[in-house]
Amino acid sequence: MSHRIAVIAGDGIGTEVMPEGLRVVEAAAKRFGIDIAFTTFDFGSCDYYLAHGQMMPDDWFEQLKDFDALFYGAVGWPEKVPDHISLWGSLIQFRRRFDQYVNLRPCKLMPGIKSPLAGREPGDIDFYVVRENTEGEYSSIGGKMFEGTEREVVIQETVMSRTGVDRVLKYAFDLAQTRPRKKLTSATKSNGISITMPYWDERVAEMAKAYPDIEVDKFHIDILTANFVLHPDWFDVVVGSNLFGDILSDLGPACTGTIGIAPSANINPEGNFPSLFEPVHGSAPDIAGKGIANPIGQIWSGAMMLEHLGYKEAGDAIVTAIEAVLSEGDQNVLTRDVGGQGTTESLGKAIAERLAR
Ligand code: GGG
Repeated sequence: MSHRIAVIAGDGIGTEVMPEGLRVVEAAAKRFGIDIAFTTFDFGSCDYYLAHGQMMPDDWFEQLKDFDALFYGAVGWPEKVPDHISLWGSLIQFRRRFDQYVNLRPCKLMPGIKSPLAGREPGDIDFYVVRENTEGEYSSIGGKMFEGTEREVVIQETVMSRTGVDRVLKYAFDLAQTRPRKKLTSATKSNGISITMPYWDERVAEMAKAYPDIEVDKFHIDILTANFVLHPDWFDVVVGSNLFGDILSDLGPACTGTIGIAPSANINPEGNFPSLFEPVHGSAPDIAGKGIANPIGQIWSGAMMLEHLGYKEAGDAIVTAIEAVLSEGDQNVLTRDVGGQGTTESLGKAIAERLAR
């Protein structure tokens, strides 16, 4: 069976880490006899916007909907296109139209990487952030009134639907059930945000009744971020709204030494539409073009993509190869964010070579 993957590198370092992601996924496909065909698209980037006045062609949905997965790099280049236009014109369209309502973001301290948190060793930090991915604070409901005058008013609503909240909670509880610790932490702010967040808490409590074996706790987002830094070993599966999940899934990997290695899967669990796999990091214009971006976030996202397509062994082999190369600690191979002087390409090649052994 052949798998069709749509490849969109996007902006900035997305265009540099993507070739390494493809290199390693191809190496895994060869080793495990997986038939994969990649098709590259130039839309979903700020350069496309500058040429066409929109981030994607009108028929993007038709062009992409029959692929088995989307492999994405990064979006955004604020000097070219305002961030809200580039994000809403690409990534958020994919997540919404393809109903990728789960954004799964592993957070793991890898061997060979020094955590900025004193005394933390691999094994101390190993949890998942499950981010609601289609509604919440990322709603397009709102508007402006009296624009440009002193009476200017700007409003944006948060949207929480029972369907939307319950389905991501169910995914998170199901995930917690597969984990040895069987623990779920919910991110809330129900003391300050007095309608939507108490509703979120109610749905968590209701869902918990169906999972009596799962230990459930909840924290307000402010102290939760502090506890990510102070007690990352407390966490197993952390579930949050779109905004809270986004913040936590940058902070978590930062606690593991670098956001450059963090992967993510935007999942449509029912399989009605393709799921999308992308590094957590953005386009990083400040280091774009220098060849120094860490490609592991893209490569590990490729591992998640293979697992999603049914090739767990191949996905695990990629993660093992990443761990091996990080453990070896070759300064000429590793990128700067993990203490080396190597390049995006040297690190990608080392992982691909390791995989082929
Ligand atoms: N590869 C992830 C990426 O490009 N992120 C850009 C960004 O701003 N993302 C915001 C979000 O994930 O909601």
